[in-house]
Amino acid sequence: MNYFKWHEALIPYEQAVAELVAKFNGISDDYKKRNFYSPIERVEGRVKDVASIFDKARRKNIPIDQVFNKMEDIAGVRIVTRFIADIQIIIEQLKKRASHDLDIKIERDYITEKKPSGYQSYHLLCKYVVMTLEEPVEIWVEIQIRTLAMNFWAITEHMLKYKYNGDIPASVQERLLKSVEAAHNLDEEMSTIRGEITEAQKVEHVKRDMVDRILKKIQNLYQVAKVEEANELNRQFFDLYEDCDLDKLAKFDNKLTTIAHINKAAY
Ligand code: 0O2
Repeated sequence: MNYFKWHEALIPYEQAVAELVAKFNGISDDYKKRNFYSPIERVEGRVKDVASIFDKARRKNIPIDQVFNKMEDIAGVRIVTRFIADIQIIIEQLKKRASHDLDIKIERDYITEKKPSGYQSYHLLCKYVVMTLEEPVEIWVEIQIRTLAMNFWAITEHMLKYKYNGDIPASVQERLLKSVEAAHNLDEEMSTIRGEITEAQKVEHVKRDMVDRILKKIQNLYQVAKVEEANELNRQFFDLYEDCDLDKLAKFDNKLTTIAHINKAAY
């Protein structure tokens, strides 16, 4: 294969990564729009560059003409979560897609059993079909799921591997192993406050939606020329908003619905 064709061969991989990043961000948006806490904190994707494909092929003794069949992580998507418990929720979500777009072939659980380096992450190696200009093409995609703490560690260790050309000195490695423990402890500690954070986010979403509804109703009153009344309601709204009391805001929202009815305004 010549150099130009390498880049052409990677087009479906780029497309797959772009599609999956958009799909997973879509799942996250879906949670948020329904006022649920989203287990997805961040989605990232990348296609391995040609030099990294060559390096890995050499490292793993994969013949160059077989890399597309045998190297499962040329297309990689990473889902980062806030809490460990979110990882399982995402795995279940992705398994539901099995008969639609993601065919999970291999699971690697480096969380239950971390790698000797200390690396922690959950990997799903999947087959995914991309519609190219000519035809559907089935390719490998690796999905990595891990917490913010695991991700921070992995990125740092990856950078150190580059710095030391894959051969991290023992003293640095020792510190890395200690920091895995610190990351793990952070994840454990954060797990204990997951409930409070998810509840706080839910309240925030409810409040945001309620404020949107209230402002639209007041706006609609202005449109039916109830300027004085709308001005007064606007003042009342700002006082209630300052109070930050959700129950009072909900009552005010109901009151606006009644006023909209009486004035034949949209609500
Ligand atoms: P890159 O540059 O991120 O793409 P193996 O040789 O068997 O360990 P294999 O077969 O690729 O590797 O599978 P594995 O171990 O599941 O690794 C797949 C990817 O997970 C790696 O791809 C890394 O992205 C990540 N990973 C695995 N182990 C480690 C680790 O110890 N530290 C860090 N930071 N990341 C790891 P690449 O191609 O190795 O790297």
